[in-house]
Amino acid sequence: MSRESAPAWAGQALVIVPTYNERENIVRLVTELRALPGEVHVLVVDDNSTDGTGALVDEMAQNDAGVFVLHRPGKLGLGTAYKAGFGFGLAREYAYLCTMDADFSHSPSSLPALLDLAAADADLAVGSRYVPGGKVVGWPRLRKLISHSANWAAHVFLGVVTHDCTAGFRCYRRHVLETIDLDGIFSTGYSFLIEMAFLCQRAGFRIAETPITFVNRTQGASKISKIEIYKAFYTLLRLRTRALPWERMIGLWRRRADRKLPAGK
Ligand SMILES: Nc1nc2c(ncn2[C@@H]2O[C@H](COP(=O)(O)OP(=O)(O)O)[C@@H](O)[C@H]2O)c(=O)[nH]1
Ligand SMILES: [Mg+2]
Repeated sequence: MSRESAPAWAGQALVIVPTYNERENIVRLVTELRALPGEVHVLVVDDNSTDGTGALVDEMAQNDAGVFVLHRPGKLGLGTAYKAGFGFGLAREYAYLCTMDADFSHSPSSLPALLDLAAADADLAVGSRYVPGGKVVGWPRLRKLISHSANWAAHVFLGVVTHDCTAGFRCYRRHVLETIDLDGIFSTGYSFLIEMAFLCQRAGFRIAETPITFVNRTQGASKISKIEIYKAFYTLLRLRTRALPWERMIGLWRRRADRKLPAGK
């Protein structure tokens, strides 16, 4: 698409950027996003970063009506940060709700292509490392192995067809987030991404991937922990067991118990 004319998504896109201690990255990232064509708005969801990230964005928001900050009281997890961001975007008129990391692993210059894809052809567009043309630069071998294993397991155990279902560079059309039961999502951290990919596929939404080059951060530190990696595999297990009969029996039993409660309880 020519960048001369206004893109189809112009004035309708919000990018949600969860942050925890991203002081070295956040000002440049927000500045670059705001300089993109199509008047993309930016929402930073900051979990009371101890390095002052939240205050830096407050200052930017005071001078730019297209920049917003949600302050949360402490580190509550990547998944719940996305959810808070979706709530913010859905309460306003945005038609496209994107997510990306603050550390430049996702390049702002790739965002228009992601939005183009969502506007043209997809309910959920994913910036993917694992389709032809996609790349990972600067990750240690172990990190690559963990990421590939999570995607392989999601494919084998859950039948997820998205090649990069742990990617945080995404664009959801508004109706996707209005349809999916966001309150029913149990993952609070990184595995939220796997759960959302699974739920979007199960709901029958069109998911498309566009290749990106993911570059490991050069500033600040990664927040992923061993616990998050274990949780991702627990998420796979938990989503898998949804298909088992005893999960349905528990659901039935819960519904019956709810019916027995007197009104108002
Ligand atoms: N608000 C919020 N942001 C988080 C949290 N954990 C990670 N992030 C942000 O999520 C993005 C991805 O995290 P990162 O540490 O780069 O993960 P990695 O690239 O997988 O190593 C970054 O923008 C982080 O600042 C959290 O608990 N709360
Ligand atoms: Mg990162």
